[in-house]
Amino acid sequence: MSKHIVVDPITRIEGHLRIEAVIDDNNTIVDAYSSSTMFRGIETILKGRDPRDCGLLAMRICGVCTGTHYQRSIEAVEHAFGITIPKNARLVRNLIQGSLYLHDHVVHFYHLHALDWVDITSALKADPKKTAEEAKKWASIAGEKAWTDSESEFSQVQERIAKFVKQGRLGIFGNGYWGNKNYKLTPEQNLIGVTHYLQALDLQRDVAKMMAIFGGKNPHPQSIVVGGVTCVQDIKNPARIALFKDLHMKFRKFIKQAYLPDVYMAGTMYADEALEGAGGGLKNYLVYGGFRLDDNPMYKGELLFPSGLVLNGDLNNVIDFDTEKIAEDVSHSWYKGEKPLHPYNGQTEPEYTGFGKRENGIAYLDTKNKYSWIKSPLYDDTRVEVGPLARMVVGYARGDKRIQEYVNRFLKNGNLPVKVLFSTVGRTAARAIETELMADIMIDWIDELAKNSASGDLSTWTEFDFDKVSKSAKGYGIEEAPRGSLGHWVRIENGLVSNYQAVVPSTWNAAPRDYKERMGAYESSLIGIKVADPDQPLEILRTIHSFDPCIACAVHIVDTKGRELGVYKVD
Ligand code: NFE
Ligand code: MG
Repeated sequence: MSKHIVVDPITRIEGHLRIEAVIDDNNTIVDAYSSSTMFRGIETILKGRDPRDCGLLAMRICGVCTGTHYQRSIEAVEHAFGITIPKNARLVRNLIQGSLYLHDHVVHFYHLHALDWVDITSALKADPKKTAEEAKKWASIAGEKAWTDSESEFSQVQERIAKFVKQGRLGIFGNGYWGNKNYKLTPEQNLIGVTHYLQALDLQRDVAKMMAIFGGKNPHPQSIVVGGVTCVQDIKNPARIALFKDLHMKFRKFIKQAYLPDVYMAGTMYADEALEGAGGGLKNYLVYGGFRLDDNPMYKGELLFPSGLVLNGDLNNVIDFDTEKIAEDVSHSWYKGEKPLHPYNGQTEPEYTGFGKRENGIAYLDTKNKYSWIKSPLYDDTRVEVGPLARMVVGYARGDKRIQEYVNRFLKNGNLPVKVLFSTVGRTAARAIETELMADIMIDWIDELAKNSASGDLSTWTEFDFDKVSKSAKGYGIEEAPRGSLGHWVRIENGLVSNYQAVVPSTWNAAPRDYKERMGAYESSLIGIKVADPDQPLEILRTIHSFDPCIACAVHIVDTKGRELGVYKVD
């Protein structure tokens, strides 16, 4: 007899996500459905606007991957108008987006994902002295000193948690599945995890400041315009660039001395899961490509993350990426539409059909019909996963020297085979690997900006004649956002936007079934996972969180009809 597990809402994510899973008698997941219960209409709002204003509106798609949609929207218009931005503008955009990676990935690992691996209450049993030794051990595997290596600091954190527990209120640590037998860290390792969790909460402010140095503010930077950037004063002031670098070097240290070692620690303790391939899912990986490394015209230069497609985890074959092969299907999404459409011709016309059958007071998704506000993107009629793991896999398979070096070092240090990557643990590890890579390459970009500015090149904007270029044009802005491949497609007629579509990371990953009833990445990743205790769907959270869901991005007005929030029931 199969049983249903409904998790709604999934917490420690951005937005509203519902997962329905079906488990068999062995508590193994045999079917799964992912649904967004939130609709946003930003693509529709952009129609009829001046294309130069789109960035400011499109950025409101999300404040988590902040600035990402802003940059992509502006780049779509630059692509339509054939504008190549100056070096300073390229470097500043890379630095703003690079800082976002560091911020997003660290906040994700500690504040959104760590409690799927770390049992806070077990940390109370830790011996602080042994904890300091343990922290040094994992840092040395990464070839680093430990970020926290003092017994007293670990004791203090332990006392703080003990106080919470005594008062019977765990605050931000309330409602965990504490004591679940699928938590595998030792008390000392759990204490390291919670200590870094609290430290990262403080440190993430610095990296938010970094984004504001060149972006003007955070979230939602304001300094990017069609043709370049406006932060002229910050580019020509060496003190501003130096402040950025200081903050960066401190945060980079935390990445190397805490984040990476903690991922080695968790990766080793949960290696069995990874070796079994738990959470691997589709194993088809897509990368649009991102972070321009030279000043060639758009889409004609070298990229930090090369584009491509890897199918079935086959690292010996990379298929070239072609934007023409992207289409969105709405067979199981609450939109009108007959067949998959390329984003230039895409439509966003809501058609809400509600939930399906109601049993024991719970309305279930109407999975035979429409059941999500997220569309189902297809690449060459194939379901794919995007994100840090896709970037590392495609880069590795492409033979990209930098990516190979970081991935190989991680696997060698951790004494792990390549196959661990194709799993929930691998998805989490890939994010850490690319964070280190980004933290390192950003130093080059900062130095390049300082050098270029010192040499007297203060150019920040490429002039264009709007009346000439805007009669009839189309373009796309594609990049790698922290959660994966992100694209905006714009069509312009008589100087105004005639159609606008965004196909973004969480759309790819969190999508429902398609017209051939094939699963999306979240859905597929849950199949075969064994749940230790159906009353505590820890394993579902662990795998879904490994994608770092952002539903505002994925759906781009909240519907209140038929939606049940806060329902969690096993029957
Ligand atoms: Ni709102 Fe985003 C990123 C985009 S996720 S977080 O990264 O686009 O889909
Ligand atoms: Mg869209």
